[in-house]
Amino acid sequence: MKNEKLTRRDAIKKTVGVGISAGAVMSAPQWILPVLAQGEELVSFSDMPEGYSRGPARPGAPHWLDTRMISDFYTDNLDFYVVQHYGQPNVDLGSYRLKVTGLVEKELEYTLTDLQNLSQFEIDAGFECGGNNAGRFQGLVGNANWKGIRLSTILNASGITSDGSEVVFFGADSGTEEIPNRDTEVEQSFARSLPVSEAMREENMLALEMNGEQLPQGHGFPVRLLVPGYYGVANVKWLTQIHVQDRRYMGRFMGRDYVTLKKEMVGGEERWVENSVTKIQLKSAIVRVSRLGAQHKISGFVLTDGTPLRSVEIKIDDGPWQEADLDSRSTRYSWKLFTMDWSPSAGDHPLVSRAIDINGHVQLTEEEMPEKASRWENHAQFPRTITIS
Ligand SMILES: Nc1nc2c(c(=O)[nH]1)N[C@H]1C(S)=C(S)[C@@H](COP(=O)(O)O)O[C@H]1N2
Ligand SMILES: [Mo]
Repeated sequence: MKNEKLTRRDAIKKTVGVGISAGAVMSAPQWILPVLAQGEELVSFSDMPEGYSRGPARPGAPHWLDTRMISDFYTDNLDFYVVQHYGQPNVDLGSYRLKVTGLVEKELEYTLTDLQNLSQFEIDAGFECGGNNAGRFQGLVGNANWKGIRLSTILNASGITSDGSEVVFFGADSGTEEIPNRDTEVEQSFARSLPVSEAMREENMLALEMNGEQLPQGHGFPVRLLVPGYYGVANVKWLTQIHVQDRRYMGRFMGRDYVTLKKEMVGGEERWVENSVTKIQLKSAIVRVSRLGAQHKISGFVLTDGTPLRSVEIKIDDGPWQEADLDSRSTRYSWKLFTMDWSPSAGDHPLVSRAIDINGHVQLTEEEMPEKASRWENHAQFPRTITIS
């Protein structure tokens, strides 16, 4: 597993090693070069502004990546998107404790060393922000190898009592929240929750490492929760407290923000329904077209909640849906990269992909999707255009 890992930095070294075409160097930001074969170049999307480019993530700041650069299975830690709502806290390791409290047989506290001494596992998981969208060309996304402790190990060590039903995860970061219709505000920590049954899933991790490195500051150092198959918001960074309670947790990021509002049938009645952003909705997106001579290659990614995929299909112009090739490194919770070779004629070409899971669920077009009022969970088909000269 470890030795198969090719980080973007390794890839850069490799690419530089074999020499890279001038065209490719010019079409990519200098700091980060995609893996391109000799003579291969990126083809510009005509739906992107000319000269579109993204710099590296800056310390403390949000970041999204240039999805045309996605060519590695693992997103480099320097390019993995960064989102937080109250800024990035600095956790002091000397006083750092992860506390387990509430409806448990035994409340416990762990230092980072305590956690590092527990048995660890690795998992590949990719996710996007629940607010990822076409405006950022789907750049609030990444895929990494994570290493850490099973959440269930920690929950079982404390022992959830029979009345415990909800597990709340608090981060070290906090901010002031205004109270509607009151001239007042309160200081609140970032937090998310899971029902006990979901929290006990064996793939859930308290992550200490990302792509073989210590968890970077911006991604939650020293410890973050990782809930594979869930949108990014579930993966609480800078985790300091796990609290078990007997009622739903109603904090901002469960109850008010990251709440999808869409039309659903409720017992034969069409109603507007609110749901917390939780499991990743089946989604594919074309993000990159490269060319070697006249031979073009279309690439993209698929995200799922862990439900196996049946296929990913690409439609070019108004032609038939054609099955794309899936990256063999794909795992249950990783993103799944796909490619298709293409020999286009000159002119404008619409391109779009759709994912289909083993249950036959098909990624729909924006028009076919149920009406949605909120800006979360944008998983419709993502049509692109490209002009071949
Ligand atoms: N403590 C804390 N964890 C957090 C957040 C936050 O604001 N505070 N933001 C969440 C959201 S909305 C997203 S999309 C992911 C982003 O994770 P990343 O920055 O590692 O990509 O972190 C989640 N975890
Ligand atoms: Mo997010």
